[in-house]
Amino acid sequence: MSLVNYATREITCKIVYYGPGRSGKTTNLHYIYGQVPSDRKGQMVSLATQTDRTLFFDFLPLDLGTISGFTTRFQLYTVPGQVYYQTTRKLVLQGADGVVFVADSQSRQLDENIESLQDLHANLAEHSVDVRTTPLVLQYNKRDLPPDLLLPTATLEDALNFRGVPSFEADALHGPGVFETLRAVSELVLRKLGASKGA
Ligand SMILES: Nc1nc2c(ncn2[C@@H]2O[C@H](COP(=O)(O)OP(=O)(O)OP(=O)(O)O)[C@@H](O)[C@H]2O)c(=O)[nH]1
Ligand SMILES: [Mg+2]
Repeated sequence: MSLVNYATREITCKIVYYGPGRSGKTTNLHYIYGQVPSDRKGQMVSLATQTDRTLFFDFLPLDLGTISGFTTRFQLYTVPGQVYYQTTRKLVLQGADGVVFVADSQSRQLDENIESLQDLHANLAEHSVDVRTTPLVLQYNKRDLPPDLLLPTATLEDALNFRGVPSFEADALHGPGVFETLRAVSELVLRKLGASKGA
């Protein structure tokens, strides 16, 4: 749920990176953190297991500057993708203004991607959020891996993108596609916010 403070002219929006375990959600945030100048970001907080799997969430606050006279802040979160952290995922998703679904492009991960997308829809529905109007962007990650390990993007589109939302190929480890994804979801969130405020 975005917070709009008219007194201080500040907007705060929550973006959640969702997807199966090891798809690269935390890696997206690390890359963003590494690229954004320090006056535009806060401390990144990661609550991880000893093997670097997200245990609760990652959190990265970003300052996008002034938009229509409002200081605009984005708070990026990742959920833990491992199947048994279902309760935590639901909690972290609560109040999301926009969602980035990070899919793992490897052929052997297709079922995990489908299952996680279904889990996202079920959790949004449980929060009584209209799934069709929630700003959503898909990211097909790990495109840097050898082609014989990967599904063609068209196959991933057929399997996952039934809503026809914006989608991006990415290599979160090295950067391509990371900011394109973030920009797309930010635009959808701000557009929806503008529409709901009649702006
Ligand atoms: N080759 C390649 N490896 C990647 C890419 N993105 C992430 N990885 C690797 O995949 C592994 C898992 O990445 P994480 O970002 O921790 O995955 P996650 O989605 O946060 O996983 P959970 O926290 O368990 O849900 C790590 O070893 C990353 O270095 C990518 O684009 N290309
Ligand atoms: Mg993680």
